Amino acid sequence: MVWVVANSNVALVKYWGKADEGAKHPAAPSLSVTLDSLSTAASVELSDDSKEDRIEGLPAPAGEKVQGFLNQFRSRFGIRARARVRLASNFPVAAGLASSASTFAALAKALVVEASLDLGDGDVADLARMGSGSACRSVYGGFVEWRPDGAGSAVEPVADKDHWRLRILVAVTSERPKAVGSSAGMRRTAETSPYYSSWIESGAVDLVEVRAGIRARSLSRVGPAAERNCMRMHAAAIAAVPSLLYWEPATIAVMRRVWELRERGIEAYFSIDAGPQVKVFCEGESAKTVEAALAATPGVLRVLSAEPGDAPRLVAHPPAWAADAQAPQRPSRAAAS
Ligand code: 2P0
Repeated sequence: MVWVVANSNVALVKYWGKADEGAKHPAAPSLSVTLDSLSTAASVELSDDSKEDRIEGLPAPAGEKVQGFLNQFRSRFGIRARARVRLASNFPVAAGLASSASTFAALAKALVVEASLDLGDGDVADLARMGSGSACRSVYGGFVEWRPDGAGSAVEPVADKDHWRLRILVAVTSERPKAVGSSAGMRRTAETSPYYSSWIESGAVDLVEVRAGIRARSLSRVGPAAERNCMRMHAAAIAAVPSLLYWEPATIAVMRRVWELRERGIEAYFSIDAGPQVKVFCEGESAKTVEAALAATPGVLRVLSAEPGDAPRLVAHPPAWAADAQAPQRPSRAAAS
């Protein structure tokens, strides 16, 4: 049995549309930062004796996605063994915080190690993508690009986590699961939004600016391009039929708060994914002021703080926050040792 801890990621340039629905290849490039403190722990135990998979630690819809992923994993690698999977995250799942990214990055890595497959990171990313597109970016640490490549797609690290100490503050405004998941949301946007093609075209332009800004460690280059990319993704989604509006009143209050901070000369920029939380990018000493301003915004439940983080890692023991996921396992661990 192995335990893997993988980190979530936030896209500075967003993935919102597929070129290939089945294989989950993107229609446009995206670029994310892997976060050091929003993590999922996954354990996998493969057994030839079990007749079915056991998935613990996820609500039913997410559990079905994991079940489908296990089936794909078996057929891809010709493996018959059934899996016992335990999952735990240290942040709200299914609420626009990319829990599927950390979940499938952790699970892909844990399955590959548990099955003793000799695969490189590119193959692990390829596997993670089958669970959730954005998960392929969480297979690497630091700043990571995922782009269409021929008939498929390629994932490539742009800079490691020590390159730039960007701060990512997450203003949590709701811990309820979102009403429309990302896969369905992006499909609806592609099929019904009149702005979808403009959105896809603008992604390539934003990517060039954000990638150059990351290399130069320039918040004043990365921030404006990331914020406009977010607004364009949401503009395309809002124009879908029926409209996809992921924002709550508190989401808009935080957006306005970030704009006020900039008017006062404090550099901060926001991004929002398929949920009501707001991710705010800042750096250095101003992070304290930004964090206090976000925490004081009406409707903000709490503020999480992150910096660029690592690739998935094998751990001997689950972290303390995953202890509940470990509990049912204790007797068999004792028996095995
Ligand atoms: C992103 N999101 O780039 C964008 C921005 C949400 C908004 O990647 O269908 O859960 O499983 O590939 O990876 C969320 O999409 O979707 C996502 P599927 P996924 O981070």
